[in-house]
Amino acid sequence: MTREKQDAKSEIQSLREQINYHNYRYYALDDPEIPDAEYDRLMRRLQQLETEHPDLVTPDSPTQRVGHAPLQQFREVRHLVPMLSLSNAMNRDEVLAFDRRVREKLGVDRVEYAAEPKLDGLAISLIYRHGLLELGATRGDGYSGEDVTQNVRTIESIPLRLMGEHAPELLEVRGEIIMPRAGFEKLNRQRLKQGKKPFANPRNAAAGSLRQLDPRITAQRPLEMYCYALGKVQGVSLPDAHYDTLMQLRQWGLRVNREIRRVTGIDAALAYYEEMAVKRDALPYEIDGVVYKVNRYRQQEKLGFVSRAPRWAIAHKFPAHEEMTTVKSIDVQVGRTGAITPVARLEPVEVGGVIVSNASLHNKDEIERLDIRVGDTVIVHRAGDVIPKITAVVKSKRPPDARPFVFPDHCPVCGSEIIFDGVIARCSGGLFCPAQVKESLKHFASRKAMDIEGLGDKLIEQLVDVGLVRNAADFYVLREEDLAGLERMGEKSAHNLIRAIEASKSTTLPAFLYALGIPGVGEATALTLATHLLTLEAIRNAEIEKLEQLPDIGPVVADNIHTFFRQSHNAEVIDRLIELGVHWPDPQPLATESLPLSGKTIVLTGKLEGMTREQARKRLQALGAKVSGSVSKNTDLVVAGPGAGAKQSRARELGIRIIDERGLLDLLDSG
Ligand code: 9MJ
Repeated sequence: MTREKQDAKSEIQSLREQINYHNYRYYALDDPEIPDAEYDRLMRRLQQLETEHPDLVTPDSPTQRVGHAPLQQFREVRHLVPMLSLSNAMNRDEVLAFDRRVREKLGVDRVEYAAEPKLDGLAISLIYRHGLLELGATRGDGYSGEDVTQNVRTIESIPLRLMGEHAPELLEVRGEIIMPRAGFEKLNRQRLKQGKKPFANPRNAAAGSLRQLDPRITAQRPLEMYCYALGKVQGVSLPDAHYDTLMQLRQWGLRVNREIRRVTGIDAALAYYEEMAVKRDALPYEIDGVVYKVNRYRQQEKLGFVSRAPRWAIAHKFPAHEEMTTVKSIDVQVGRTGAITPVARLEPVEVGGVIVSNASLHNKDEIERLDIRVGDTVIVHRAGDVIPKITAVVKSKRPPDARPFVFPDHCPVCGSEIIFDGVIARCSGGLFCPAQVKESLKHFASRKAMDIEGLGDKLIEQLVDVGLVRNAADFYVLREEDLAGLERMGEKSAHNLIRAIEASKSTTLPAFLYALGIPGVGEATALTLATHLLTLEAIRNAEIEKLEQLPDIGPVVADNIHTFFRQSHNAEVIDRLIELGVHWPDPQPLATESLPLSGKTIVLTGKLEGMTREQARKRLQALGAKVSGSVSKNTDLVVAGPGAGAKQSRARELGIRIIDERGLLDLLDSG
């Protein structure tokens, strides 16, 4: 055997062992350790080596079978027609190559495809005999799976009897069982409360729920099914194309995804992919790509199969939302209110198009729950525009010298004692802690607060470090010559900065209140205070009871506001700011019912194309609406753009009206 062959043989051996282990974790235990993207890479590498060395292929290689044998507890059932798997395309070129093969084999210029979202759940086969649900089975190894009929019967989107007069003698129908995101999040919250381990993702939650021996547990889980393929059919003549069959399935009362389209030509299919990529985060369930299927059955037959995957279909995957990387270190950050947040510093990794090198670990409990250590390999998840999250540690990759993280008991910046308030750790240093001072000054100068252009984070840190600025009022006594000695500060930038500081003196009361950084007082609360109490004096003097009566201000925030204004150092800084010329226009009394959107609470989420969310907010407020940051039962309307996530799901749960950007424009126009 040549040297090269020897090397290939040992790599193949190692890959098979790894894949078998991860298959077992995924299929037998419903508890995968590594992201799908990583598993796919192992599989692809094995496939590649086996293609290069066909003599090394053995019948027990993971490439020669899909999935894992069923568990013992459920009865094993044989599928009447094997359940297919799909080949994957990871990029546009692979899709174009697929289309080229299809066209060449069919001898046509353009192919009609059914384009479908690729649901990320678990594949299932149902058998209806004379219209009655007889069997539900998991995919298993594609030839036989587990009899989960009792569990399948608990899922409301699966009809127990088909609709209509002419149900076929036999109908074997395939689809995906999924758990919608909102239901998944709720289930995990419950599990955490009960001290149980949360599911890593909706797919595992769906699989874990369906493979319960007690159907009463399954019945409590929010599962849904979408149908997308047929197995054996007897006693009915079907249409001559896949799409029409799906429409027939829908007629029988089976659920078929609303996003499925018929497209002609691969360009239209690729446009569908782009459309779904934009829609992805706004869908109530997770999808990991789209599927293109040659629509006409005659053409499907002509194309046939390679091993177990049809030549007439391909899954076009989205870039992974999950990747694997290692933890270089763990340290803590001190926030503006002293909250201490542990942060994992990661070996940079691209997750769905964005480089991630830090991830918040939230609090001490989260570190303990994950059991994360420096040196660990971890899974990073990023969905939509939310902050990346570490969802799990790959324990089998833990180096022997991985160090557990010891939560500090003193602030790493000022050395003051750290005090725990539930799971929240806080530095007790207050204004003595330079980290807290710097963070509150960064907040003060930020765009939505005093909006001091050119006063960035690095500059603020320098100003504090050299002792030029101790509190916000000190910004307003800075002179150009004070700035001269600072790093990267030319004469021109010094001049511009002083001008920007001067310009920021002219502000609004809500922006000023927000800039103060009172814990719990975000933009929406600052606006509530300003519109209801009208003057800074009234707000400073308001008693807790009065504050609590304002909309959306609860006892905790009311207490924070009250306490803040009664601390002498805060009062001094506020007085000095005003003495130094910070001012805002006279109060505008709260417009009552006169404005078109008065009394309406609106939440903006996701991206808007024609305007920023900030602009939308201002225009809505000008029409009298209250724009809030979170969805609650008091919300009247949610404007959801692409990328909307949890807020949109919550609105859907609460039955709140949701509109898109078009709807928003109509609303603004009508106002
Ligand atoms: C998913 N997972 O959504 C198929 N799938 O068709 C769709 N899976 C499939 N089709 C044949 N939409 C085999 C698998």
